[in-house]
Amino acid sequence: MNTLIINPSPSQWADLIKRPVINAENLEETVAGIINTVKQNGDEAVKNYSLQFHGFAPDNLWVSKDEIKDASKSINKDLKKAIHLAKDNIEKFHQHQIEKVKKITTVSGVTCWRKSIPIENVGLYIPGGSAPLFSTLLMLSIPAKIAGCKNIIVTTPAQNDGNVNDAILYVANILGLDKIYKGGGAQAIAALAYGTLTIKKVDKIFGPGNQYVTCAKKLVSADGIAIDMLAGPSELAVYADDTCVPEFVAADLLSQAEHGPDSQVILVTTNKKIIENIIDKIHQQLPSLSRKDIIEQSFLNRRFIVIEKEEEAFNFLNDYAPEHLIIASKKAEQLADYVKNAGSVFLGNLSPESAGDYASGTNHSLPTNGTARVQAGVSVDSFVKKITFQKINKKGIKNIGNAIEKMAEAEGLEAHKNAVSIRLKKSVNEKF
Ligand code: HSO
Ligand code: ZN
Repeated sequence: MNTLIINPSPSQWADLIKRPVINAENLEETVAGIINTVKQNGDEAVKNYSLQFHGFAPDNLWVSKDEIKDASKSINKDLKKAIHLAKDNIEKFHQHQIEKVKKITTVSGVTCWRKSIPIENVGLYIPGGSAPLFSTLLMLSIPAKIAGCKNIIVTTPAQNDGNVNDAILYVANILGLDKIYKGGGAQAIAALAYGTLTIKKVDKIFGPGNQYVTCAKKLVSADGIAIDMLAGPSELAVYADDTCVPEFVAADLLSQAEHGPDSQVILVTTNKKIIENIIDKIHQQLPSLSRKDIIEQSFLNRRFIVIEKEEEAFNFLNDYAPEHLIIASKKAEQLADYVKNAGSVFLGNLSPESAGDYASGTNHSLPTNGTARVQAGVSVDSFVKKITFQKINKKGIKNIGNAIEKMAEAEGLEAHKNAVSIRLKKSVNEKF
């Protein structure tokens, strides 16, 4: 596909918003096989698959408290400071997501309310591999702790030396997480879903991963285990007008593309000149980047589009429903009113996606693949269920009783009607 598109007509949009297709031949079959083996052989299967896929089988899946504590020694002071700043901001932002119980009197004598109750056992999958995402552990465990989840189980693949990444363990230590297990890939998801001798079965599984991890989450969710979302490859859309700073936009596009060869970046501008300026800056910045090869592959999926009319540009972006949307404009806050579908939005020239990835306070576990049309990112809400309560008194049953009787009768459900009639009769003379 041509990567520079000028004023596409809405009939072309469906093609332009397509995500890169991942070749998934036999994927489901392979992953289902892994899940079944873990179901049958538990810890042994997790270890064997680790040997097969990662070249290393840990003797013990559990990471001891001493190992967690010791990791602190190898993290330098500056990184520790940075992690603490991020932790504070993420905590501050998520703390405000706790909903206070509000008792609502719908009609005199009828009170209804909703209370958030934490999900007791949650599993957090933290990717290892080429970029161990300790920031993802912050993003998942902080809302889990704020929600009040009792058991927070973390699985993450061990590195080549057989140890879990020190920064991941450091984050675990400062958050008081002590159930950390060495396990990656589909086998780790299976262990969380069904439990093994060492790893406790959880009620809901969170976290991003490669296509094996995502497929495993899909299969276990079909089997009744809740999941946060099916996270596809990461994506960024940037809207840039004449007031953008081209080198900033270039840096943002490159930062997103370094996630993986299947990441996608989309740039929408109001004229061609802006795109040319940004491409110039990309050429200047790319050669010195350490993940240049990944970026070049990911850039094969890029789309640079000119849409002159700003409202139409946002209609297009809403159709795309990006995981991340940067509005690189001096009037970003005004333009933000157009946004209907996006995971997380970054306003103005000084708000890079990296800020939300690490330290501003918002969560970086976000809906991908167009699911931002209907779904939100991870928050404290993801770790609770909201239970409704109601209390009806004598006056209340009098106020709504007759309506219930009529409706139950109309639905042909006599026993429903009777559950009210019996109370209406008795409550005339008796105290309750
Ligand atoms: N952009 C990723 C999160 C991340 N970036 C972690 C760096 N580390 C998905 O929102
Ligand atoms: Zn990122």
